[in-house]
Amino acid sequence: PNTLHQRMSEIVPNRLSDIRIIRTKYGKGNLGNVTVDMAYGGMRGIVGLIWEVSLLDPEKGITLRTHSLPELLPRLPRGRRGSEPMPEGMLWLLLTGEVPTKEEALGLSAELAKRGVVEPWIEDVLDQCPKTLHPMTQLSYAVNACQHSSKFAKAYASGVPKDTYWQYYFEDCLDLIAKLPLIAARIYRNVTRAEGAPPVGRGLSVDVSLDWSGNFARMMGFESDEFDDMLRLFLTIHCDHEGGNVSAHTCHVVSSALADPYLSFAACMNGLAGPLHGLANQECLLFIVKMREELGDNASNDQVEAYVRAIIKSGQVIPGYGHAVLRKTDPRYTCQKEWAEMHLPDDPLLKLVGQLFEVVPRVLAEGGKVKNPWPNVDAASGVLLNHYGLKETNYYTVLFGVSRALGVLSGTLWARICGLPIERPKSLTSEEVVRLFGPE
Ligand code: FAM
Repeated sequence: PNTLHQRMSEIVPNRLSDIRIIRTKYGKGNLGNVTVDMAYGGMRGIVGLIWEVSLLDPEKGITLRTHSLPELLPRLPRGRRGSEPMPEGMLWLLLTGEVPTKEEALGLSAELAKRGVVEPWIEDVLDQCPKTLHPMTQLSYAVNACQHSSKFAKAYASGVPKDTYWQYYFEDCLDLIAKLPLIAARIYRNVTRAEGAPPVGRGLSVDVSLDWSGNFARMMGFESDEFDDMLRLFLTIHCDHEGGNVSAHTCHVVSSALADPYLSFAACMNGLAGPLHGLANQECLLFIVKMREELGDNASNDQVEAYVRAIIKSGQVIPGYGHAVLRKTDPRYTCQKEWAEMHLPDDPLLKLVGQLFEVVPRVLAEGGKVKNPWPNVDAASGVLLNHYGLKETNYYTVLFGVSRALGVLSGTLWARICGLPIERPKSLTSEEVVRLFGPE
């Protein structure tokens, strides 16, 4: 079968010629007006980015290379073990636009396993982190350190031609994706070790007979096939959500200065660690667990509603609900909920997830302030992880981050393939707004 690099080398020239034609034909097309409110309002609705690998539709949810999640998931190849798609297949799709064959996905899996090594001093650095250092901080720290072996940074410094940049970027992206399970598993083992126990030390390594996700699960210390499958699903569906969200956009802007994939992805992880973005999945499980502690296992919908109203009244948000772009239930929520209903129907926390779905959208929709009252990706994921014994909520965003690498590095690599320039939108001061629009 083709390797990913062979296939990319065939696709890139054709795609670049398509893009040249698109720009010649539509380059002067108008993408909309920008108002002062949009500039103050988090740039909502301003179209200002090209992100080749995915597109978010407010009604349908994410489309990955034109495929919606419900249509894509059954088509992605399964590995030698398990019944859920391999995230490697998603990576192939995002980079090439093509659903890979099973052989191609397995080949990519083997290639990632071979590349999955981390310099020993970086393992030592992680082992020296205090257990109390947030796992996302440790992840960003380790990814930055891996920059030491960036092939792109070295090639750039040696003056390679611009049209070959992407080849080195590609190498770094695959290396980084391959290293992530090892880095993230080490962080997990260190933060969950018993009080007084030593850190992981030597001896954590990738097994070349396992897939990317299987390796990650095994190195974290999880052994069951069902956990492996749940992780495959999690890592496949959290990969990308078009280019303007905080993590993807950060990766894109940092990389536009030709910072290598390690520096760009570490910055991206710092954005994902914000509570309104990736950290919401940790908040979400904590919210549900606390609600269960207060209401018990047989709470009525009326009690859940009163609880939710009290939270909103106190000025807090309901984690797992709302979205900046989506205006319907997130399909990533739906497929996790369906998995949960099939595999853990009696989990008491799942019952609360269902009750929240019945209550929260109606409550949030009252008054019309919240633009999307429906659940987002985070509303069910914590309950799944918790069910299989992954109970350390402050680790959840690391899992999100490992998955996000597939999407943001694919999108960013395509930005380098297209040779997009350094990003530099114009900013204004408030005085300038008055000068532009105010009375003389
Ligand atoms: N609970 C209570 N109030 C909410 C709310 C929620 N879940 N979602 C939105 N609102 C409020 C929001 O705080 C804002 O109030 P103020 O005007 O008083 O500041 C108002 O409704 C309008 O907000 P919006 O325009 O509907 O949403 P934004 O685009 O500003 O924000 C979110 C989008 C996701 C940050 C917001 O819905 C939120 O805070 N949700 C809860 C946290 C969460 O689940 N984040 C995860 C997002 C997920 F997709 C991810 O990135 N992992």
